[in-house]
Amino acid sequence: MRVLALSGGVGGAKLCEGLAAELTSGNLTVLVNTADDFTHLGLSICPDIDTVLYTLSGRASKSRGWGLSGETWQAMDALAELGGESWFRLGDRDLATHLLRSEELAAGASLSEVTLLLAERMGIDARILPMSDDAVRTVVQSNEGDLPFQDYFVRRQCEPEVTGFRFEGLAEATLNPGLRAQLSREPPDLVLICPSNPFVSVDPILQVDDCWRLLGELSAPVIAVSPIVAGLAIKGPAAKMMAELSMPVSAGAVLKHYTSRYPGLLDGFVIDESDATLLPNLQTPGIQVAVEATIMKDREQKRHLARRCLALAKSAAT
Ligand code: FO1
Repeated sequence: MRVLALSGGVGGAKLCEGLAAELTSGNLTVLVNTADDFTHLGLSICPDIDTVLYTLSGRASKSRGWGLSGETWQAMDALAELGGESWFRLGDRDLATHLLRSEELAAGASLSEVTLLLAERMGIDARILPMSDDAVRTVVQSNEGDLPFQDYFVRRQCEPEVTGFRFEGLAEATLNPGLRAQLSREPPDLVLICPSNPFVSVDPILQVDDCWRLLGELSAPVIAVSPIVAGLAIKGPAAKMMAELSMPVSAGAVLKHYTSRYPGLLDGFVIDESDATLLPNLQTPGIQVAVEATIMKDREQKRHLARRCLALAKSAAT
Protein backbone atom coordinates (compact mmCIF):
# COMPACT_ATOMS: atom_id res chain seq x y z
CA MET A 1 0.00 0.00 0.00
CA ARG A 2 1.14 3.57 -0.70
CA VAL A 3 0.56 6.00 2.17
CA LEU A 4 0.67 9.79 2.40
CA ALA A 5 0.99 10.73 6.09
CA LEU A 6 0.47 14.29 7.37
CA SER A 7 2.68 14.89 10.39
CA GLY A 8 3.82 17.51 12.89
CA GLY A 9 5.38 17.16 16.30
CA VAL A 10 6.28 14.05 18.23
CA GLY A 11 3.04 12.04 17.96
CA GLY A 12 3.03 12.30 14.21
CA ALA A 13 6.63 11.18 13.91
CA LYS A 14 5.93 8.12 16.08
CA LEU A 15 3.16 6.89 13.80
CA CYS A 16 5.38 7.58 10.78
CA GLU A 17 7.98 5.31 12.38
CA GLY A 18 5.36 2.57 12.64
CA LEU A 19 4.29 3.13 9.02
CA ALA A 20 7.89 3.07 7.78
CA ALA A 21 8.39 -0.28 9.52
CA GLU A 22 5.16 -1.75 8.11
CA LEU A 23 5.34 -0.49 4.51
CA THR A 24 7.60 -1.80 1.80
CA SER A 25 10.33 0.53 0.59
CA GLY A 26 9.23 3.60 -1.33
CA ASN A 27 5.59 3.48 -0.17
CA LEU A 28 5.64 6.14 2.53
CA THR A 29 5.50 9.87 1.87
CA VAL A 30 5.33 12.26 4.83
CA LEU A 31 3.91 15.77 4.31
CA VAL A 32 5.35 17.76 7.20
CA ASN A 33 4.20 20.95 8.92
CA THR A 34 6.65 23.83 8.52
CA ALA A 35 4.71 26.52 10.40
CA ASP A 36 6.79 25.85 13.55
CA ASP A 37 9.89 26.85 11.58
CA PHE A 38 11.86 30.00 12.37
CA THR A 39 15.22 31.67 11.87
CA HIS A 40 17.21 31.62 15.09
CA LEU A 41 20.87 32.57 15.64
CA GLY A 42 21.00 33.05 11.87
CA LEU A 43 20.01 29.39 11.26
CA SER A 44 16.92 27.99 9.48
CA ILE A 45 15.25 25.81 12.09
CA CYS A 46 12.64 23.24 10.98
CA PRO A 47 11.58 21.35 14.12
CA ASP A 48 8.82 19.15 12.69
CA ILE A 49 10.92 18.16 9.68
CA ASP A 50 13.86 17.32 11.96
CA THR A 51 11.65 15.33 14.34
CA VAL A 52 10.57 13.16 11.38
CA LEU A 53 14.14 12.90 10.00
CA TYR A 54 15.63 11.94 13.36
CA THR A 55 12.80 9.54 14.22
CA LEU A 56 12.88 7.72 10.86
CA SER A 57 16.67 7.48 10.96
CA GLY A 58 16.53 6.03 14.48
CA ARG A 59 18.56 8.90 15.93
CA ALA A 60 15.86 10.78 17.83
CA SER A 61 16.12 11.34 21.55
CA LYS A 62 13.33 9.22 23.08
CA SER A 63 13.42 11.08 26.38
CA ARG A 64 13.16 14.60 24.92
CA GLY A 65 10.95 13.78 21.94
CA TRP A 66 12.95 16.23 19.84
CA GLY A 67 16.62 16.52 18.87
CA LEU A 68 19.17 13.72 18.86
CA SER A 69 19.95 10.96 21.34
CA GLY A 70 23.40 11.11 22.94
CA GLU A 71 23.43 14.87 22.41
CA THR A 72 25.87 17.32 24.08
CA TRP A 73 25.36 21.07 24.64
CA GLN A 74 28.82 22.61 24.52
CA ALA A 75 27.89 25.18 21.87
CA MET A 76 24.78 26.33 23.76
CA ASP A 77 26.68 26.55 27.04
CA ALA A 78 29.48 28.55 25.38
CA LEU A 79 26.87 30.81 23.76
CA ALA A 80 25.22 31.41 27.13
CA GLU A 81 28.62 32.36 28.60
CA LEU A 82 28.87 34.98 25.88
CA GLY A 83 25.42 36.25 26.75
CA GLY A 84 23.84 34.85 23.59
CA GLU A 85 20.30 33.41 23.36
CA SER A 86 20.36 29.82 24.59
CA TRP A 87 16.66 29.30 25.48
CA PHE A 88 16.12 27.30 22.31
CA ARG A 89 18.40 24.34 22.91
CA LEU A 90 20.38 23.46 19.78
CA GLY A 91 22.55 20.42 20.56
CA ASP A 92 26.10 20.10 19.19
CA ARG A 93 25.17 17.34 16.76
CA ASP A 94 21.77 18.89 15.96
CA LEU A 95 23.61 22.05 14.92
CA ALA A 96 25.12 20.16 11.98
CA THR A 97 21.64 19.72 10.49
CA HIS A 98 20.85 23.41 10.87
CA LEU A 99 24.23 24.48 9.51
CA LEU A 100 23.93 22.26 6.43
CA ARG A 101 20.31 23.27 5.79
CA SER A 102 21.03 26.98 6.25
CA GLU A 103 24.03 26.78 3.94
CA GLU A 104 22.06 24.97 1.23
CA LEU A 105 19.12 27.39 1.49
CA ALA A 106 21.48 30.37 1.30
CA ALA A 107 22.99 28.82 -1.85
CA GLY A 108 19.51 28.81 -3.42
CA ALA A 109 18.24 25.29 -2.78
CA SER A 110 14.52 24.95 -1.90
CA LEU A 111 13.41 23.57 1.45
CA SER A 112 12.13 20.48 -0.41
CA GLU A 113 15.52 19.91 -2.03
CA VAL A 114 17.40 20.36 1.25
CA THR A 115 14.99 18.04 3.07
CA LEU A 116 15.36 15.31 0.44
CA LEU A 117 19.16 15.74 0.68
CA LEU A 118 19.11 15.43 4.47
CA ALA A 119 16.81 12.38 4.31
CA GLU A 120 19.10 10.74 1.77
CA ARG A 121 22.24 11.50 3.85
CA MET A 122 20.47 10.03 6.92
CA GLY A 123 19.60 6.85 5.05
CA ILE A 124 15.85 7.44 5.19
CA ASP A 125 13.76 5.58 2.60
CA ALA A 126 10.52 7.54 3.06
CA ARG A 127 9.94 10.71 1.01
CA ILE A 128 9.84 13.65 3.42
CA LEU A 129 8.05 16.65 1.92
CA PRO A 130 7.77 20.04 3.62
CA MET A 131 4.16 21.20 3.20
CA SER A 132 5.47 24.25 1.31
CA ASP A 133 8.75 25.78 0.18
CA ASP A 134 7.33 29.19 1.09
CA ALA A 135 7.55 30.53 4.62
CA VAL A 136 4.44 29.93 6.74
CA ARG A 137 4.74 30.96 10.37
CA THR A 138 2.32 30.18 13.21
CA VAL A 139 1.59 33.13 15.46
CA VAL A 140 -0.09 32.17 18.73
CA GLN A 141 -2.62 34.82 19.82
CA SER A 142 -2.66 34.87 23.62
CA ASN A 143 -3.33 36.87 26.74
CA GLU A 144 0.31 37.97 26.36
CA GLY A 145 -0.30 39.21 22.83
CA ASP A 146 0.86 37.62 19.57
CA LEU A 147 3.74 35.18 20.09
CA PRO A 148 5.85 33.50 17.40
CA PHE A 149 5.31 29.75 17.83
CA GLN A 150 8.64 28.82 19.42
CA ASP A 151 8.42 31.76 21.80
CA TYR A 152 5.09 30.36 22.97
CA PHE A 153 6.08 26.69 22.91
CA VAL A 154 9.66 26.79 24.23
CA ARG A 155 10.51 30.16 25.74
CA ARG A 156 7.17 30.50 27.53
CA GLN A 157 6.64 26.72 27.91
CA CYS A 158 3.03 26.99 26.57
CA GLU A 159 1.98 28.98 29.69
CA PRO A 160 0.18 31.91 27.94
CA GLU A 161 -3.57 31.46 27.48
CA VAL A 162 -4.34 30.89 23.82
CA THR A 163 -7.15 32.85 22.16
CA GLY A 164 -6.41 31.91 18.56
CA PHE A 165 -3.82 31.33 15.84
CA ARG A 166 -2.63 33.15 12.76
CA PHE A 167 -0.52 31.58 10.02
CA GLU A 168 1.58 34.32 8.48
CA GLY A 169 2.35 33.70 4.81
CA LEU A 170 -0.28 30.97 4.48
CA ALA A 171 -2.42 32.83 1.93
CA GLU A 172 0.57 33.32 -0.39
CA ALA A 173 2.24 29.93 0.15
CA THR A 174 2.01 27.24 -2.53
CA LEU A 175 1.80 23.54 -1.73
CA ASN A 176 4.97 21.46 -1.95
CA PRO A 177 5.83 21.61 -5.68
CA GLY A 178 6.40 17.86 -6.08
CA LEU A 179 3.24 16.70 -4.30
CA ARG A 180 0.63 17.26 -7.01
CA ALA A 181 2.72 15.42 -9.60
CA GLN A 182 3.39 12.58 -7.17
CA LEU A 183 -0.31 12.26 -6.26
CA SER A 184 -1.27 11.84 -9.91
CA ARG A 185 1.69 9.62 -10.80
CA GLU A 186 1.51 7.36 -7.76
CA PRO A 187 -1.84 7.94 -6.03
CA PRO A 188 -1.78 6.85 -2.40
CA ASP A 189 -4.04 4.08 -1.06
CA LEU A 190 -4.38 5.98 2.22
CA VAL A 191 -4.04 9.57 3.41
CA LEU A 192 -3.34 9.42 7.14
CA ILE A 193 -3.62 12.49 9.37
CA CYS A 194 -1.30 11.53 12.24
CA PRO A 195 -2.10 12.22 15.93
CA SER A 196 -0.56 15.70 15.80
CA ASN A 197 -1.83 18.96 17.25
CA PRO A 198 -4.95 19.80 15.21
CA PHE A 199 -4.39 23.59 15.42
CA VAL A 200 -0.65 24.16 14.99
CA SER A 201 0.40 20.98 13.14
CA VAL A 202 -2.52 19.66 11.07
CA ASP A 203 -4.42 22.86 10.18
CA PRO A 204 -1.42 24.56 8.53
CA ILE A 205 -0.80 21.51 6.32
CA LEU A 206 -4.45 21.10 5.29
CA GLN A 207 -4.93 24.82 4.70
CA VAL A 208 -1.81 25.58 2.65
CA ASP A 209 -2.91 26.18 -0.94
CA ASP A 210 -6.23 24.40 -0.16
CA CYS A 211 -4.33 21.14 0.28
CA TRP A 212 -7.37 19.54 1.94
CA ARG A 213 -9.43 19.89 -1.24
CA LEU A 214 -6.72 18.16 -3.26
CA LEU A 215 -6.57 15.32 -0.74
CA GLY A 216 -10.37 15.06 -0.69
CA GLU A 217 -10.42 14.54 -4.46
CA LEU A 218 -8.18 11.47 -4.22
CA SER A 219 -9.80 8.05 -4.33
CA ALA A 220 -7.81 7.09 -1.23
CA PRO A 221 -9.63 7.17 2.11
CA VAL A 222 -8.58 9.99 4.42
CA ILE A 223 -8.26 8.83 8.02
CA ALA A 224 -7.33 10.92 11.06
CA VAL A 225 -6.02 9.59 14.38
CA SER A 226 -7.14 11.54 17.43
CA PRO A 227 -4.29 13.20 19.35
CA ILE A 228 -6.59 13.52 22.38
CA VAL A 229 -6.94 10.38 24.51
CA ALA A 230 -9.29 10.30 27.50
CA GLY A 231 -9.38 14.08 27.63
CA LEU A 232 -5.60 14.50 27.52
CA ALA A 233 -2.95 15.18 24.90
CA ILE A 234 -0.25 12.54 25.07
CA LYS A 235 2.37 15.23 24.57
CA GLY A 236 2.26 18.94 23.88
CA PRO A 237 -0.30 21.72 24.42
CA ALA A 238 -3.27 20.44 22.34
CA ALA A 239 -5.49 19.74 25.37
CA LYS A 240 -4.58 23.05 27.06
CA MET A 241 -5.29 24.91 23.80
CA MET A 242 -8.70 23.24 23.41
CA ALA A 243 -9.68 24.16 26.97
CA GLU A 244 -8.54 27.76 26.43
CA LEU A 245 -10.54 27.88 23.19
CA SER A 246 -13.61 26.75 25.20
CA MET A 247 -13.78 23.46 23.33
CA PRO A 248 -14.48 20.18 25.11
CA VAL A 249 -11.14 18.39 25.50
CA SER A 250 -12.20 15.21 23.77
CA ALA A 251 -11.68 13.10 20.67
CA GLY A 252 -15.18 14.18 19.68
CA ALA A 253 -14.16 17.83 19.67
CA VAL A 254 -11.19 16.97 17.46
CA LEU A 255 -13.50 15.18 15.02
CA LYS A 256 -15.85 18.17 15.02
CA HIS A 257 -12.90 20.52 14.40
CA TYR A 258 -11.91 18.54 11.31
CA THR A 259 -15.41 17.96 9.93
CA SER A 260 -16.45 21.59 10.39
CA ARG A 261 -13.32 23.02 8.76
CA TYR A 262 -12.81 20.37 6.09
CA PRO A 263 -16.31 19.12 5.20
CA GLY A 264 -16.33 15.80 3.39
CA LEU A 265 -12.58 15.23 3.86
CA LEU A 266 -12.58 12.46 6.44
CA ASP A 267 -13.56 8.87 5.69
CA GLY A 268 -12.27 7.50 8.98
CA PHE A 269 -11.42 8.60 12.51
CA VAL A 270 -9.43 6.55 15.03
CA ILE A 271 -9.98 6.98 18.76
CA ASP A 272 -8.25 5.29 21.65
CA GLU A 273 -9.67 2.26 23.48
CA SER A 274 -10.02 4.42 26.60
CA ASP A 275 -12.53 6.53 24.65
CA ALA A 276 -14.60 3.58 23.41
CA THR A 277 -17.66 4.86 25.33
CA LEU A 278 -17.63 7.97 23.08
CA LEU A 279 -18.31 5.81 20.01
CA PRO A 280 -22.11 6.20 19.92
CA ASN A 281 -21.99 10.00 19.88
CA LEU A 282 -19.18 10.15 17.32
CA GLN A 283 -21.30 8.61 14.58
CA THR A 284 -20.98 10.92 11.59
CA PRO A 285 -22.38 10.13 8.12
CA GLY A 286 -19.62 8.96 5.79
CA ILE A 287 -17.05 8.59 8.57
CA GLN A 288 -16.07 5.19 9.95
CA VAL A 289 -14.96 5.57 13.57
CA ALA A 290 -12.54 2.90 14.82
CA VAL A 291 -11.42 2.14 18.36
CA GLU A 292 -7.75 1.20 18.59
CA ALA A 293 -4.76 1.26 20.95
CA THR A 294 -3.39 4.65 19.89
CA ILE A 295 -0.83 5.25 22.64
CA MET A 296 2.60 4.47 21.17
CA LYS A 297 5.13 3.81 23.91
CA ASP A 298 7.39 1.44 21.99
CA ARG A 299 8.17 0.35 18.47
CA GLU A 300 5.72 -2.56 18.50
CA GLN A 301 2.84 -0.25 19.53
CA LYS A 302 3.79 2.17 16.72
CA ARG A 303 3.77 -0.70 14.23
CA HIS A 304 0.50 -2.05 15.62
CA LEU A 305 -1.29 1.29 15.21
CA ALA A 306 0.15 1.62 11.71
CA ARG A 307 -1.13 -1.87 10.81
CA ARG A 308 -4.59 -1.03 12.17
CA CYS A 309 -4.74 2.19 10.14
CA LEU A 310 -3.76 0.26 7.00
CA ALA A 311 -6.49 -2.31 7.73
CA LEU A 312 -9.04 0.46 8.29
CA ALA A 313 -8.04 2.01 4.97
CA LYS A 314 -8.64 -1.33 3.21
CA SER A 315 -12.11 -1.68 4.75
CA ALA A 316 -12.96 2.00 4.10
CA ALA A 317 -11.85 1.68 0.49
CA THR A 318 -14.21 -1.24 -0.29
N1 FO1 B 1 11.47 21.98 22.44
C1 FO1 B 1 11.61 22.41 23.73
O1 FO1 B 1 10.67 22.24 24.51
N2 FO1 B 1 12.75 23.01 24.17
C2 FO1 B 1 13.80 23.25 23.35
O2 FO1 B 1 14.82 23.84 23.78
C3 FO1 B 1 13.70 22.78 21.99
C4 FO1 B 1 14.76 22.93 21.09
C5 FO1 B 1 14.64 22.38 19.80
C6 FO1 B 1 15.70 22.43 18.90
C7 FO1 B 1 15.58 21.88 17.64
C8 FO1 B 1 14.38 21.27 17.25
O3 FO1 B 1 14.27 20.73 16.02
C9 FO1 B 1 13.29 21.21 18.13
C10 FO1 B 1 13.42 21.76 19.40
N3 FO1 B 1 12.35 21.69 20.30
C11 FO1 B 1 12.49 22.15 21.58
C12 FO1 B 1 11.04 21.13 19.88
C13 FO1 B 1 10.35 22.21 19.05
O4 FO1 B 1 9.94 23.24 19.90
C14 FO1 B 1 9.17 21.74 18.18
O5 FO1 B 1 8.38 22.77 17.84
C15 FO1 B 1 8.38 20.63 18.83
O6 FO1 B 1 8.96 19.50 18.27
C16 FO1 B 1 6.88 20.63 18.52
O7 FO1 B 1 6.66 20.60 17.16
